[in-house]
Amino acid sequence: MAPPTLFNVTLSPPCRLVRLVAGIIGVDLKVVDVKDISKEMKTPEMLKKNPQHTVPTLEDNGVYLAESRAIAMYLISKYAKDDSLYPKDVNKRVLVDQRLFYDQDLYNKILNVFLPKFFGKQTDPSSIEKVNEGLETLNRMLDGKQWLAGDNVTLADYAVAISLSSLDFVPESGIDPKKQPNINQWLPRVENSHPKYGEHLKEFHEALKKLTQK
Ligand SMILES: N[C@@H](CCC(=O)N[C@@H](CS)C(=O)NCC(=O)O)C(=O)O
Repeated sequence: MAPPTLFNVTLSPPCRLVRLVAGIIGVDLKVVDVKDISKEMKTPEMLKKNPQHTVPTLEDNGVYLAESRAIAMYLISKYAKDDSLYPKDVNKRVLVDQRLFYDQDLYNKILNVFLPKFFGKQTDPSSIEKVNEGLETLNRMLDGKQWLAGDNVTLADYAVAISLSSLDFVPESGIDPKKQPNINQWLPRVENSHPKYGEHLKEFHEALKKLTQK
């Protein structure tokens, strides 16, 4: 069987989540780098695969998927050796799901802070405030807990940590998740939970440096 193909943009946070999870569970992806999303993801052939014309898009022997969190759930459910990252037990899984929906909301708030920069615009101060409120919520979710959902690291921890790392696009925003005490303890725990995370973070920071030096 052909390996799953990922249509990818290196610095895209949703693509980074998929690549990280694939690395952790040992799935060898065929990565196709998309240079111009607005053209390459909008060909009639690609729109059939992903009507949302977004990256990441996964193609796996007839299965076509958009949405990074759904792709990660699929890869874990189909290929991981165990279900620790995305539990089969519905009572455990529902908490991971809840955190993932929360992450989508938090990421959209973060997007409103860093996206204006790419269009040469100013970030609205209220967008910064919304992210800080989101971080306070996250801090409460972590109260007395080692991990975001259950007793071990899960997809929820990786998704939220990747979302937070996208704040590195905008250090000038002054948003610092580590000002929240529970996040400050949890984030290094997630980053050290698997060697692939460290490798991934290093690659991200190198690519980010190249982008900012351009
Ligand atoms: N919620 C989606 C967001 C995907 C997304 O918006 N990707 C951006 C790149 S980071 C994209 O493809 N934008 C192009 C477009 O929307 O046409 C996910 O998690 O996969």
